[in-house]
Amino acid sequence: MEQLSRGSARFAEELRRLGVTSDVKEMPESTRSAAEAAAALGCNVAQIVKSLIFRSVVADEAVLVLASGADRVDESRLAEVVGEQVEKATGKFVRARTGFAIGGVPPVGHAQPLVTYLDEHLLDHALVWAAAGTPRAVFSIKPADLIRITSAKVVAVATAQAGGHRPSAPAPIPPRQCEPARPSWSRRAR
Ligand code: 5CA
Repeated sequence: MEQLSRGSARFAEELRRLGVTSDVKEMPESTRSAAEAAAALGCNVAQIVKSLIFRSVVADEAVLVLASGADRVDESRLAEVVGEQVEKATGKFVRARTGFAIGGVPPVGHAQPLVTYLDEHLLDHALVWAAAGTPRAVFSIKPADLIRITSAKVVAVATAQAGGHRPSAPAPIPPRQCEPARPSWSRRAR
């Protein structure tokens, strides 16, 4: 495995502890946003996991929403599942509650356990890519494993973003490394 930065190496260790075999990939380009991560990996933005932190305004609790990079989270739908009003967290709040800076917030391994929801659109993909603790690092995971390691509740809180690509639409760039490897007989059969 190539040399990882300190932040990514710490996160890779956390993944191992959780029984996830995926390697953390440190990219030469920024993966700070879902669009940048998709471009760096050469995959559809819908396969990128956004790890978004919201703040419940009464309980002042951090709420983590894992959603597809092609979608936007509807705050009123999220408020319904949380049971109170929520707002997008500030960078300072994100850092304090997760231990990570915006653009590198991973789905697990936070400074404190977070109430976690996963939007159902992420289940449309065999494999998805999420941040690995820094704005240049990502890792791949099956949605079912992502649910297992985060103990996320699966909900419907996201809607397609303008310009987003649903899986039925052709990918803007042919997927290179974004799908699980298929056996050669299956590739020949196509
Ligand atoms: N590494 C990528 C892809 S895995 C990533 O972390 N994407 S993300 O969507 O989870 O994180 C970026 C998100 O942070 C943006 O979608 C945006 O909602 C949020 N964000 C960006 N700047 C700010 C800011 N100043 N304050 C609060 N939230 C912000």
